[in-house]
Amino acid sequence: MGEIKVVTNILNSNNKLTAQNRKLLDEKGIYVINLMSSPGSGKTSILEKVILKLKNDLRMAVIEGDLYTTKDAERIEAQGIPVVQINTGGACHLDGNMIKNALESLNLDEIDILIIENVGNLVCPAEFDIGEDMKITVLSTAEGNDKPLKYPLMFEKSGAVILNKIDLIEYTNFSREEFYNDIKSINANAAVFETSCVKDQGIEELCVWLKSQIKLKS
Ligand SMILES: Nc1nc2c(ncn2[C@@H]2O[C@H](COP(=O)(O)OP(=O)(O)OP(=O)(O)O)[C@@H](O)[C@H]2O)c(=O)[nH]1
Ligand SMILES: [Mg+2]
Repeated sequence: MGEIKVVTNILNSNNKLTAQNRKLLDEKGIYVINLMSSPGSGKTSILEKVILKLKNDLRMAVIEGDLYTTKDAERIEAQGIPVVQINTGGACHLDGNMIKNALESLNLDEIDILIIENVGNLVCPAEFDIGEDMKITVLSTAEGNDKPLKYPLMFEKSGAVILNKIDLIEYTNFSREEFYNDIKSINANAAVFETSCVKDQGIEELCVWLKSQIKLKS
C-alpha cells in the first residue's frame, strides 16, 4: 500500500508542476512540442532539419533531455537558437520539475515555439505530461513496424507520428501497410509524415504542418 501512495504522490506533484508550466507557457503564447522516440530514431536529426527551415520565420528554442551528456544540445546550439540541456542523471523521462528549472534559463518573451526533445525511450516519457501542446513520436524504419502495437501509449497520445529513415526502408522488412493500419487502429487522428534526414525528404511537409498547428493555437 505504501508503494502505491508514493507513486500517486509523484504523479500528483508532476501534474501540479506541469499545470504551472503550462499556464506560464500559455501566457507567453508559446507553442510547445514534446518530441519522443526510442534512442536513435532521429529526434535530434529531425530537429536540426526543422530548425534550419523554420528559424527565419519563427522564434524557436529547444530543451534537450538526455541522461548524462550535452551532445544533442551542442548540435542544436550549432543551429544558432537558444537551447537548454537537462541531464536527468539516469532518469528515463523528463518531468514537470525539470522543465520548470529549464524554463528559468530561457527568455520566454522571445519564443514562439519550444521543442522539447525527451529522453530516448519508447515507454516512460509517454506517461508524463510536461506542459506540451502536442506530443510527436518518431519511429524509424530500422526499428520494425511492430513497435506501435507493442508500445501503444506514446503513439496513442501523439498528434503526429514521424516515420524517419525512410531512405533505409528497402533494406528492412518494414511493412508500410501494417504500420499505417496499426497507427489507424491506435490513433486515427494522428498526422503521419515520412522523413529522411539524410535525403532531406518530408521535412518541408512536416514544417508546413507544424506552422499550421501553431497558427491554430494562436
Ligand atoms: N539513414 C538515416 N540515418 C538517420 C536519419 N535520421 C537520423 N539518422 C542517423 O541516426 C542516428 C541517430 O540519430 P539522432 O538524431 O541522434 O537520434 P535521436 O533520436 O536524437 O537519439 P537519442 O537522442 O540518443 O535518443 C545518427 O547517426 C543519425 O545520423 C535518416 O533519416 N536516415
Ligand atoms: Mg537526440
